[in-house]
Amino acid sequence: MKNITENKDLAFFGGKPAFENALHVGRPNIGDRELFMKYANAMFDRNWFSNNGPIVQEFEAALAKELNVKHCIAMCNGTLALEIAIRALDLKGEVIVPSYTFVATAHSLQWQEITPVFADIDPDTHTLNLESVKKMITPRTTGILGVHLWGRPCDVDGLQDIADEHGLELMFDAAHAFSSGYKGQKIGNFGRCEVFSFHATKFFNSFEGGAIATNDDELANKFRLMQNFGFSGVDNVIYPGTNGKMTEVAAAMGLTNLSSLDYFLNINKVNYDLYKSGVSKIEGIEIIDYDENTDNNYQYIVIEIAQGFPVERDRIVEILQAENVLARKYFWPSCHNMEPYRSLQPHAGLLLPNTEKVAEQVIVLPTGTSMNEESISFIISLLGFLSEA
Ligand code: T4K
Repeated sequence: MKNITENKDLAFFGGKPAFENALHVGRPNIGDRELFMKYANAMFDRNWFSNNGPIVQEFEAALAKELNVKHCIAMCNGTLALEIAIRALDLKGEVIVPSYTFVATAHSLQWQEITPVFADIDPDTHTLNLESVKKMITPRTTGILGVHLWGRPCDVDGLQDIADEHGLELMFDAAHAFSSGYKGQKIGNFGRCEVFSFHATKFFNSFEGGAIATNDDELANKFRLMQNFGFSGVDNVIYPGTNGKMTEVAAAMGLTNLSSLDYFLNINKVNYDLYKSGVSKIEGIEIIDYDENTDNNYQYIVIEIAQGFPVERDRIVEILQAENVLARKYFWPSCHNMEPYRSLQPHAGLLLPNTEKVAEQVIVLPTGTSMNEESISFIISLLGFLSEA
């Protein structure tokens, strides 16, 4: 592995990149291909590709068992699942969300002409700050949409208390939090419902896909109707609906990867520990912590660059990318700095000081099954070199 001792060794200054093939944040994990082919061949033999087929049904049952939740409805992706959940809860007017999240969280509201009202995050947890949430409540507020960012749970109890006190619905964007937990229970069991993403870049993927988990029978029934045009049996539409169905091939990938879940989780933890022990020796860089007393999926390696670090965050990302380490600045810009929110709510940032600060400091580094100890060591040594620049 390339050794960096002076500036000219850096690919950024013309040196040879450390990696011939790019290291990605969100390189898909792939389970047992033979198992996937078994499901796929059975699907071809049946000639049944979609519309609540047997593989989707098996996947939903396996998900519900894994999360210990009553209902888990598989969907074509996380964004559509969010849209369906929001509509099924009859959210209107204004809904409180963090701005520090992937833009799909805000868009899933705006798409239905509901105003996302951005609340600030806690700088330590990167999830909704309770005091900020309280300040954003108006007579038009109908709900709170928390995000378990990086797979770390929101303050679920605190948000539930606020929701109860003000008569608001509470739901979660759990796109990052499959297999994470809160107070001894798996994410999927909180609020009225929780929404997962199984996009290719998530540590647990079904190519594209998502799911809504809930313990509420009536709500589950509504989700099923809405994801299938409102059909209740053949030729009988009883509800407005859309097409949120998961395909059989996606469910086959989901089941395949579910049987490798422990392997993926284990790799994520090993990688996280390697990064953590390396980064802890570098002054001016912190790696986010995960609560060791609860389940975590460790799928994001998130570092924060302190103010005063000798090299700016954006320049660090350019230096890493020149080495073919495709680090990301998730989630910069934050939602309120993207359109249409930037134009619709030009002053939102004034009430979001923690969001503004964190979004300028964060770098997300590659992990997952395509990383190894050597590549992680290189990334750490590069960051160490920059800390002494
Ligand atoms: N809520 C939250 C909090 C979310 O983070 C997301 C999605 C959602 C809701 C919505 O769920 P979905 O509707 O997506 O199910 C990516 C993903 O597209 C997105 O799913 C994810 N969050 C977000 C955090 O990341 P981009 O635009 O940054 O992805 P992209 O295309 O740059 O890919 C990321 C890296 O992964 C690249 O370095 C390339 C690599 N990659 C990507 C794909 C698709 C691969 O190596 N192989 C692949 O197949 O949004």
